Amino acid sequence: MREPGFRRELDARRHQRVGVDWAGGLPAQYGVAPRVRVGRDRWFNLLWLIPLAFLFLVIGIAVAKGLRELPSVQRFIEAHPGDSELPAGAPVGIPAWLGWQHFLNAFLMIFIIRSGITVLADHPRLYWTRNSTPGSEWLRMQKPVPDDPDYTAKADSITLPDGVGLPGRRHSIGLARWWHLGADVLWLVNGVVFYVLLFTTGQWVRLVPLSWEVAPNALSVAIQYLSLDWPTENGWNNYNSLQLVSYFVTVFIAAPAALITGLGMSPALSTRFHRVSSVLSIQLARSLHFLVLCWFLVFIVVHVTLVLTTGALRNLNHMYAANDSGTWVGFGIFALSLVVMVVAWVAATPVTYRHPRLVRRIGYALIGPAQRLFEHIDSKAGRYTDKDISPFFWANGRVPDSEEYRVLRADDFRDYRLAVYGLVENPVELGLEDLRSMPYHDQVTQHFCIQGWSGVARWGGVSMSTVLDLVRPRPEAKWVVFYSFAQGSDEGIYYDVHAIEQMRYHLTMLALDMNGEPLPFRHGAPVRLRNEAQLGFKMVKWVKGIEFVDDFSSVGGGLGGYNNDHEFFGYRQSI
Ligand SMILES: Nc1nc2c(c(=O)[nH]1)N[C@H]1C(S)=C(S)[C@@H](COP(=O)(O)O)O[C@H]1N2
Ligand SMILES: [Mo]
Repeated sequence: MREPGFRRELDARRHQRVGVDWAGGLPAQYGVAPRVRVGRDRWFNLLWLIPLAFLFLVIGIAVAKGLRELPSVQRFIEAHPGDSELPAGAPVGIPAWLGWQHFLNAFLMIFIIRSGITVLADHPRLYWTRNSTPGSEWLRMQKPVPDDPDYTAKADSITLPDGVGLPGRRHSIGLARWWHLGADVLWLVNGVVFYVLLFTTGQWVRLVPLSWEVAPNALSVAIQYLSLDWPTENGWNNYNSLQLVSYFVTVFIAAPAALITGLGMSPALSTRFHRVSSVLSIQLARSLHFLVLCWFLVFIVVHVTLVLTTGALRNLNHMYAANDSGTWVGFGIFALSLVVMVVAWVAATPVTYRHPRLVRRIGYALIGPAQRLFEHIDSKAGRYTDKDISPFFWANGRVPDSEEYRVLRADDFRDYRLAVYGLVENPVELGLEDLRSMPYHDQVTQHFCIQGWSGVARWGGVSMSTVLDLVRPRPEAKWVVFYSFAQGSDEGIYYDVHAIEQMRYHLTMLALDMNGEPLPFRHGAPVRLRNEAQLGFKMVKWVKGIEFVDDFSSVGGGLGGYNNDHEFFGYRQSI
């Protein structure tokens, strides 16, 4: 067999920057203000929350002021002034390490939140079930999905202003994810150090409700704050109960929930930990992850406001200078830390556009080890049944428009030949009849697109294991390149590279059928790859060739796939 020259059809440019032609020159598109679905198809614009919150605040203040006139409420506040007693031997004051921890936490949060919103903007809809059916979302930042079969998930993505998103540009999710996951790793390390120090120094007693007294005290503080006659602060020694509860929720509930819901969106973990993922579906995880973000945003606004309005100098000395005085030292350090944060905030997007490869390298260095740890999975099918099949399955990518493909398609792919070659003992060309005569493999599995949507389908065809047995890869073969008939969003055909060991997984297959019918055109007819341990972009559609190689640095742009070369995705992407 003569080896096909598919490599020559690839775009071999080594992109160094994010330019105007980013993601195939996708024009900016700003979506709509976030809205939440009420009932079947009415939508509530969340911008209304701004005047509503103001209104409720005014009402709340009036009610609280009225309450404080009542003798019974006055007695209640006297009995529960605001803080519950700490156990004997509780540490006094706030140690210096807490200041550092606090700064690093806040600093990392900037990048985590900005890049997280960019990830959300790539599929600006949230659902409760793993079916990402248009119209079933509970929140959207985009118009309703048009009734157009050519409308792809990529077309649905929206732009964020550069200083808000990280990076922000439309469909910059590849880079946003390096920031998000990379900063997450550092944030988690910081968090673990924080937990360890909390528990070894005894500081934890200040953050954990230890008696039911916390509840009436928190209520009392809430009334005092709202009535604008505030409790006396004693934050150096003991937080008031409302403060304690909000810190407890943030440190011991929201932060772990961020981690768990974050991991709940990854194919590697979801295909591995069935028990968890059958309840915590990717979309439930994504929705909860978003609600955790909302908690953090509200917390940050209220926290900073109260720090600055309840004795700013003293409070800043507590956190930044480890003392309880009224000097300007804490303020000075705080101001300096603000400068650092603002500079980093402003620089992050332009630096990312100028050095995307560096961002990718650092991001991969941080998250790669964890990713590889969870990638060694070999789940079996059988977790989903036909009942789970999604009524709607988003389509993605640019459909093939070559003459070659058009002719094949017009003739029901009778002349289609899949070339399987490279570092193998027995290179072959397989027609559809050949593929259909091989042992049939099928599985009902869930697709995870990097953008965040998901869908369950039944895939039928040939296990990659069967193909490997037929062609017999040589020992030098380490990677498997899948070439598509279709172009990518920019120049050159779409391709992706997979680690050879993943080709033997039970759930790695060449699909010829989807939900019992021959693969529809938009989903990759006549042949597409499924590798369920990875994100969707790695599952090349409209496959025309499979090449076994020892190294992919000279294939295309050298980064292991079309989206890697053009948009700096990772060549392994299981989280
Ligand atoms: N040839 C080709 N294959 C591709 C793509 C593409 O753009 N071109 N997009 C990928 C992405 S990002 C996803 S999520 C899945 C989508 O598969 P579906 O359209 O069947 O849902 O296909 C993958 N395979
Ligand atoms: Mo995707």
